[in-house]
Amino acid sequence: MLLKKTLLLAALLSPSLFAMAHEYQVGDIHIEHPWSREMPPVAPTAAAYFIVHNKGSAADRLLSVTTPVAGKAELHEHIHADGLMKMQQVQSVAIPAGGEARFEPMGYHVMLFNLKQQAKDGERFPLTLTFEKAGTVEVEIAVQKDAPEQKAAHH
Ligand SMILES: [Cu+2]
Repeated sequence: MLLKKTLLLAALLSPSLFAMAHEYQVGDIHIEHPWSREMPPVAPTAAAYFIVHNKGSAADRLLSVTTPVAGKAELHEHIHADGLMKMQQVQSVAIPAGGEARFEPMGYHVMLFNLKQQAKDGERFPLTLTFEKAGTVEVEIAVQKDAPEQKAAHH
């Protein structure tokens, strides 16, 4: 238990070696620049974002997310209902064959509840993603003050 805590602390405190975009690969799934916006220390929740590309010829699904820094992690989406924006949990997120799913502010996101401690700008924390076909991969969420610049995002 002590060892686990120490490792976690080291992960939270280690200076970011890669300030630029970082990415991960598992099977045909490619995960681009996982990040989270820095929140006030007293905030009870945070959200994580990334872009998932599926380079395979079969559709996949993101089924679940876990992280040691939060009591609970859920997949969420934002929806417009009766003129209001609200968010709700989804059971999975489809990653179309040859396509992508974008997790971004006001869209799909990973919601983190019961945070033991809010991470600060420049820190990182681990997040484990489980895909139906590609399996499980651990990524590092880069905490930053501002959203990363979107390259050629079409709306
Ligand atoms: Cu949410």
